[in-house]
Amino acid sequence: MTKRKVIHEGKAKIIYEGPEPGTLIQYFKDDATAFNAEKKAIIAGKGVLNNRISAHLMTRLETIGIPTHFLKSLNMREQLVRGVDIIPVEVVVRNVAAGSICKRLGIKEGTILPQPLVEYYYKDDKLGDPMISEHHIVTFGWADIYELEEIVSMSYRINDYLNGMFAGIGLRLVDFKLEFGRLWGEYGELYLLLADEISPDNCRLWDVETGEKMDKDRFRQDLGGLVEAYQQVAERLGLIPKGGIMEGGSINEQVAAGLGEIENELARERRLRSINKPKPQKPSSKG
Ligand code: AIR
Ligand code: ASP
Repeated sequence: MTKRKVIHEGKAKIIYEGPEPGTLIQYFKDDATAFNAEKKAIIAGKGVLNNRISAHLMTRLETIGIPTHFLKSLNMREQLVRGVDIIPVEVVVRNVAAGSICKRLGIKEGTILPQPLVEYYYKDDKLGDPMISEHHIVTFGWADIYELEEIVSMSYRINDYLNGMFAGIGLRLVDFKLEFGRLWGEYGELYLLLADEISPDNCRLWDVETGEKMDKDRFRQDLGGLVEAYQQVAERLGLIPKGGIMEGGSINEQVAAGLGEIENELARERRLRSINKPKPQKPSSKG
């Protein structure tokens, strides 16, 4: 067995070197953290469910022309992705007030926002991911104005699509967090890809009928039943069989191993869309 090189270990995932240049393997752990890892637990089955949910959602988003880093699922806990340079900005889109916006601005949880609200946070655990504005992003060079424009337009499209998709399975998409990365083509052209994951770890999903929370707030707020809720989301999306993939507190390996593959065929075929950015200048040889 060859030992794979760890590129990065985060709170919920490990990134390994991939089998081909330009690829990475994203491994989904069962670790749950909240409040900048002040609160921690291991929740059996969470990684398997997030791996599957994220693979599915990214593949769906490709069909509306959102380029993503996802290539294909490899096994229960791992997926093959394109290696990108992560832009250190977390983009949060909110449709309904919940979480930090309620605390920060004193807005009542559940208030429907008159329009989707885009917020930015600087991705830095040591600083606790502070909220920033577009001006901070441009001033400190985390992204330029063209990239920002593309990020915002992709975020709205993702929000529209996911809102409809979740509404169709009786879930309300309250808010979610996205991360984007850069990739350079062979001529030095720049592409922006949706990266990281989209799962109940970084979305808020409420049952339309009962208002029940079906996301990581179950852990943050000690509501219990996190894996049951994630399974419910996966089941409604048609990604796992009825009754789920757990058996007596652990994964039913047989059922989990029998889940169909998810492959992002569009990502392989489609040429990535270039955004409006001049080619990087080669350093001039003239003195
Ligand atoms: N999020 C933000 N940082 C990490 C994550 N997972 C997600 C939350 C929530 C949304 O972004 O899961 O769906 C807004 O989070 P908050 O804490 O700002 O209300
Ligand atoms: N995952 C982050 C943390 O560990 C934020 C959160 O989801 O609450 O703090």
